Formats: sequence, C-alpha cells, structure tokens
Amino acid sequence: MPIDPHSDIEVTAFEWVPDFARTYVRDFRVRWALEEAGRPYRTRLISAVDRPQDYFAEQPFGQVPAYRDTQVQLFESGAIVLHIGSSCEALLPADIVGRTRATAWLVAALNSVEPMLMELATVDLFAAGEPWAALRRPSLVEAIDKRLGHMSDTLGTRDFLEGRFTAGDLIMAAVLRGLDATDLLARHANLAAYQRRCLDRPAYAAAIAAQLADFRADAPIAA
Ligand SMILES: N[C@@H](CCC(=O)N[C@@H](CS)C(=O)NCC(=O)O)C(=O)O
Repeated sequence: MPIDPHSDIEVTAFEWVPDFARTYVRDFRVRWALEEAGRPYRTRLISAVDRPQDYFAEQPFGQVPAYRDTQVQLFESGAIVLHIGSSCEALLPADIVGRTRATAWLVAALNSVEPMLMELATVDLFAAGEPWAALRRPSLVEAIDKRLGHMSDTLGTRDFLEGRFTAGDLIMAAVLRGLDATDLLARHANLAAYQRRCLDRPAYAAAIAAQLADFRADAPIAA
C-alpha cells in the first residue's frame, strides 16, 4: 500500500532511530494493520531526540506511534490496531465470539507477554553489565520459557491463535519479535513456525519497508 500524502489517516513515527532499533519501532504494528486493511496512510515524522512539546497533548508519554483519522485521534499501538480492525473484518471477525477472542489475544500479547520481553530487553541491552541484570536473567528466562510453553500448548497444530489470522496474531507476532536476539522462540517449534507464518504476510513486509524508507540518513542534532 503506497503512502498517500493526501490520506485522511496519519501515523506519527520517528524520523530517525539508531540501527539496532530499526524495524522494531512500534509504528510498524500500525502500518502492518493498515496494510492488511488496504488503507493508504500518510506519515508525520518527529524527532526521537527532541520531541515537539505539543506532541504530548496527543501522546501523553511522547512515544510513537500516534494515529489520527477523520473520526479519532489515538495513541497506544494496540488501541490503534483495534480501531483499524473495528472496520476491517480481515483483522477482527464480525461475529462477537471471533471478535472478542481476537481482542483477548491482542491484550494477552501486550499484557501477558510483552512486559516479560521488555524486562529481558532491559537485562540484555539497556542494563547489560549491571550486576543485578546478570542475577535476574536466569529466573526471567525460565519464566519466559514457561509462558511460551503454555502458549505453544494452546496453539497446538493451528495455523493462527484462533484458526484464522486476526489482529491478535498481528500484535502477538510483533511482540514476539522482542525475542529476535535469543533462541527462546526456537525452543517451541510450533510457535516459531506460527510467528514466521504471520511475518511472511506481504502486509508485514510492506510495513517494514515503509518504516525503513521513512528514516532519514543522519542522526538529528538535539536542540
Ligand atoms: N505501549 C506503547 C509503547 C510505545 C513505545 O514504547 N514507543 C517507543 C518506540 S517503539 C517510544 O516511543 N520510545 C521513546 C520513549 O519511550 O520515549 C505502544 O504500544 O504504543
């Protein structure tokens, strides 16, 4: 889906991030949902090092993504994906059971999986070298492995968490990318294959390509 500068839908993303963060900035989730829904969008790019003060009125924490269309102005990638899904059956089934189950998986990804993976990122990346990080890692890895094991059992031989691809799979597969630098997902073959199935979707590739295309080459200078 080409970016359309005249679209009514606007996604706010960062104009530049360091190499290690590229393809991981959470606006890719929103871009992916819009690609799945076949909706063109325009981007507004802001500085990650010097956030515009008035941006905090739109995104209370100054983070990306933010989103707006003719109806709503939103923040939080999960809420935005649910909103896009609310008018797109490819993301959220029309029937109440399918819709609420997909929503439950989306919330589970953000609330029951992502916090653990964020803690692992702190231990392995942001606080690497701190003595407490090395002490925390083994029990954290054990807890993550156990949680993935339960999810692997629940998924079983299904292609997607609820049988067909939904917004719940989109956010779950996106969240599981937090394990890219580890072997933790590979320990659960059906889960690894499930994530690959999600990421092999053309809409995902288009979203990642669009995020990369939006980054400027040089780091902006902080004011
Ligand atoms: N829960 C939020 C998290 C957003 C978030 O952490 N965004 C990161 C980029 S991936 C960010 O803006 N980081 C800069 C900061 O926290 O100041 C969401 O899912 O939208």
